[in-house]
Amino acid sequence: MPRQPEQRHAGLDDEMLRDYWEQGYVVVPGLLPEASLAVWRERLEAIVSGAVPPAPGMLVMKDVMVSRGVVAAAAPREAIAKLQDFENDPVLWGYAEHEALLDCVERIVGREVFGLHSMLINKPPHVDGRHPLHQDLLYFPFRPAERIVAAWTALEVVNRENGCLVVVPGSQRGPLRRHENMQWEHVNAAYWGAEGVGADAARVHLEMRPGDTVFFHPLLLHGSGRNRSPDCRRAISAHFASTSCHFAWRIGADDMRPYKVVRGEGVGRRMTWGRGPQQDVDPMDYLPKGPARAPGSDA
Ligand SMILES: O=C(O)CCC(=O)C(=O)O
Repeated sequence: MPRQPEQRHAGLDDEMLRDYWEQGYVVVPGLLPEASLAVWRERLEAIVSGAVPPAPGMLVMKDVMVSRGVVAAAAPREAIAKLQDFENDPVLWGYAEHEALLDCVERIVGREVFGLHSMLINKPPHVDGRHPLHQDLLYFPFRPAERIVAAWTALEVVNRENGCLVVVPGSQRGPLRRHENMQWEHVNAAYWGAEGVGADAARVHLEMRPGDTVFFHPLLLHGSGRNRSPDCRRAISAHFASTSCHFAWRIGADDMRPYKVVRGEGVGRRMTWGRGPQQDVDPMDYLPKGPARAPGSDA
């Protein structure tokens, strides 16, 4: 019998949860309903066309080839690589607050959860747009890693042709690696690649249907290929962490982004951290050492 819209998806069962801890990721088919996906796709369209202004704090990031004038975007939506940090957009933030999503997140990180990052990734056609294999923990000042998880939901069919997500199963058992600037001609800002990952790493391509959602560990090596289809490849994503996480970077704390509690006590409350003895991670140990390739420096 087809599932009714008001029925709650079964989410993550015990076997799926075991897979998550063994492989570093798990795909939950059909987790989110088409009606919600349509709302988020329309919101993207409204923002990139200028009909709705970006919410405060939202980054509307152009693809590097468009911003350098190498490719002329055929439509406004084809210029945009991603919208980042949509916690102040009440429509898109509905993703990070979605009950079915949070039920799965809660099984992985525990009952008290805050949102630490959000993105709508648009991956336009006709540009390079590759995202090298990397580990998301590089970007996050919170620890422990086991209490952080990414959710990534296909907003349409994603496959090898349009640049689906690629993962290296089991790689979450390794350490956080140093990352480097890719020596590619056109790489989007802060798309760094993990050092020492050979081209022969055992990758799995995650071909997904709209609403399918992959949850993955912040140490899992993952990335995505070029979009060789004629259309944008859209996915919506957020990272979540347990409110028990501490702030670990030697730099920062005090004045923080609006990390909002989404599950557990005090939903809507903003998380804050003071400086303290647990700040023992130097992010410079992992960030690229050399300069990024300068535009026009290609041989
Ligand atoms: O959706 C993609 O193409 C990859 C996104 C990703 O890996 C990231 O932003 O960390």
